[in-house]
Amino acid sequence: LFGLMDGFLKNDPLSLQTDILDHVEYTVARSRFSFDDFEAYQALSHSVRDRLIERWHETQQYFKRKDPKRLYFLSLEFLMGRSLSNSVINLGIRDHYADALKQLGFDFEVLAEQEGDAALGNGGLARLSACQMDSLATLDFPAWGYGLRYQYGSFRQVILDGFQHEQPDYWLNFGNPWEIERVHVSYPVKFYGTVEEDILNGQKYKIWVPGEMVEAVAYDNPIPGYGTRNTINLRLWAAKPSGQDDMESYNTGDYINAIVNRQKAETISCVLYPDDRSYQGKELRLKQHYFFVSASLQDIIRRFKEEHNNFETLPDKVALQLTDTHPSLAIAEVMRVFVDEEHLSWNRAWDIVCKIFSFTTHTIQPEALEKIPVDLLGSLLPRHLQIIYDINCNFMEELKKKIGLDYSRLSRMSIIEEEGPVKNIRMANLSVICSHTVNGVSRIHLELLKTKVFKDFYELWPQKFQYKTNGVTQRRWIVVSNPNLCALISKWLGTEAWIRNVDLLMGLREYAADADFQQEWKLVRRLNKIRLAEYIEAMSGVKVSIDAMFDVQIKRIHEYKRQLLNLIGIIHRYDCIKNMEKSDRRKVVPRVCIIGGKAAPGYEIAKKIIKLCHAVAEKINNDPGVGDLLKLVFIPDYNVSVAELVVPGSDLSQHISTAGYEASGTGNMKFLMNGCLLLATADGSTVEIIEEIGEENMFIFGAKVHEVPTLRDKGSARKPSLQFARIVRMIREGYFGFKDYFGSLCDAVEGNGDFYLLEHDFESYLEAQASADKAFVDQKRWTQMSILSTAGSGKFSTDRTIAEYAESTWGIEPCKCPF
Ligand code: 26W
Repeated sequence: LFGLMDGFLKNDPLSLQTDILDHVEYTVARSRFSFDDFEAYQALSHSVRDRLIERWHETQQYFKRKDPKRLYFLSLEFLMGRSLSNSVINLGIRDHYADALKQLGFDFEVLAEQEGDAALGNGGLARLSACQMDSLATLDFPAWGYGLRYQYGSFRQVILDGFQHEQPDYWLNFGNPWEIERVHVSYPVKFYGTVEEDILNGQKYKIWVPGEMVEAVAYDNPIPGYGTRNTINLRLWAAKPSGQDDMESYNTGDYINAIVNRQKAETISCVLYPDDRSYQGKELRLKQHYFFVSASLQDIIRRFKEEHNNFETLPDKVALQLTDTHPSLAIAEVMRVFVDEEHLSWNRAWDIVCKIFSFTTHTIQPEALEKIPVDLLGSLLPRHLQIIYDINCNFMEELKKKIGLDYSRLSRMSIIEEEGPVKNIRMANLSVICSHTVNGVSRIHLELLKTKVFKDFYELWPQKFQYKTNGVTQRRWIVVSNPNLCALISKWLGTEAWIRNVDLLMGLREYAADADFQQEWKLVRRLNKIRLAEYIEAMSGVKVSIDAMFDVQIKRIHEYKRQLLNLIGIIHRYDCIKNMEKSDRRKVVPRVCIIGGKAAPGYEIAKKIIKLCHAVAEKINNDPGVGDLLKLVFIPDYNVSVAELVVPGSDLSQHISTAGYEASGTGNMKFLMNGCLLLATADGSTVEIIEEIGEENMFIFGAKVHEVPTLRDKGSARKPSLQFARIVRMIREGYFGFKDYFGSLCDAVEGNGDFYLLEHDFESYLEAQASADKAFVDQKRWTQMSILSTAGSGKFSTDRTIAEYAESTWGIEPCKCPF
């Protein structure tokens, strides 16, 4: 059977050309003798999609036949970026396509630039989910991803007059060749209504009588592994009006209104929530979460029931991974389906539930922990509220037996938050109680979970708590985005095997001081800088010198990530240059400071930071006395494909969160892999990066995690920094204009208000910056540090992260589809 299905499509140049031209004619409906770059991209991607579908089918058939335990990876956010290059590289046919296109008169890279980003997520968590899908496929794990197909992804950031404006991202308007619409895979999802009782065989049952119904339709996105035929599925749900909705309104004659109301169902999956900061109990968001959970679980349970007739075996066949608390309604939903629909006893159902869920938390800040107002949940999902109350009641009884009547601890551990103006459901507590494993995303993150956020739970169930340090996929972050570095690494290692076995990068250490290798390394880095400089000029009109140090901070704008510390440092550098004797200016190491990132639309302070960056850039970049010694550019609309350009072209990157606030961070890993040096605090995964490549190869500064609380308590009794105060005064007094507007920004970093300890860390930040300057002057040393960064980055591949999850959290094994 397999021979028959194996690879109908051929990959020789002639077959590829024929395929592309056929798609031009029959899919894109253009003449095969005349089509533009975008049409060529469309045809090309459909041709690649055909090959993906072929492997996707084989893989799914094989999984079905082998029936291994499967992982279902539930995440409300995936930042996939572009798919073309990644797909052809993972399929091993990039060069075939490039040759075929050349003969047709097209350049592969030019066509790849036609693709827009799939930005169905906000930041770190969403890109991590995307990297993990790549590793799951590459390592042959029988996994499925589930998510939402938002019509509008992450907003477009447009800068007008230095201010951020948000515009909708119409990403589906030009079609999406990477998805397959499955009109026949659809499930009804219920909302509102009441809970009633029924009696069946003398047993009482609850029945949820819904008040509203919408349909969830599946869109499948094939995810190819590298160096394997395995191609797994990312199934995204879109909301459509239900066929079973209220017929009453049609009969009353108000046909038009009935249709218009039906159409409102689509709003559920319409737009991604752009705030990754604090959880506000918004009904639409809760609806999205349940819509996602209900559709995914119907799909998963249907698949299980096709092959099995006993739910007791479910934990041997199904692992459900909760990516943060966002999908954690799944816990209550599984209980509801088992008890109300499958008529399992509560205890049997509970037994199974406790064996299938694992939960990873991606934050430390308590305000980011999701809470749902009881009233809201009770109205939207009345039966789920009852179930959560029942779970909590049982848990509280058990807990009392173990810890006695320690009421303050009991109330901290309860799923229901009783204090405060409204009662809330604590989704994090629900997730911890019902999951067999709770994971942190770096070692230090787990430490903080154990001693702070989940201290009470850790004392109760120490064995539940684990950590898996995050990673990034080297396929996307070296092979796709830095092809020259990729070729250089393979040349010197004498193999491409590192693309699947990233530990081999260690072999580069041997050549770190080799003059020839260094020369080639520098050349590759220079070419990447030229590419980035061209982009900067095109975006901002600022011409930058390739010889300057490219110093980059790109990530979401947050107070804890301290872009403001960076800006204050830049102003200080500017101030120093201005106050220098002309003759001393020759000693200044020229810098191009690059900042990029989106601010949540309602996050005032973050938006002010963006404006300040533009105001400072305006002043510095137009100061003829400064010239190439210092430039500041803001890169607008930061997303995955922008990162693919910026990361390979940077010399230094900043990861400068207040210690104890970045759960892991993954940007640092991308830069590290590309041989960019890190200027960082000992926070999140950086702590582990220091262990891998050595502090002497990085620029580490600032308060350590354990020092932060004491420093904060000291408040204004901390040692003041005159340099810091001077810069803040400049901003406050209007040196960069917008005097009144920046006042609140200044308040947020002065005296007792300096919650994130910018002033405290400022002096050591300047020292770290000075060490970076010193190292940059010695290009031999710098290049060696750069090579050692890449060489030591192996641990930070999602291949390692996923292998660890598979082994100690999910209990799944590879299931490799034969060639
Ligand atoms: C409910 C509001 C909300 C939405 C999203 C709160 C929090 C989130 C995310 C969990 C935020 C996020 O992306 N966290 C980042 O996750 C990365 C992957 O684990 C980590 O590397 C980052 O440190 C963490 O900030």
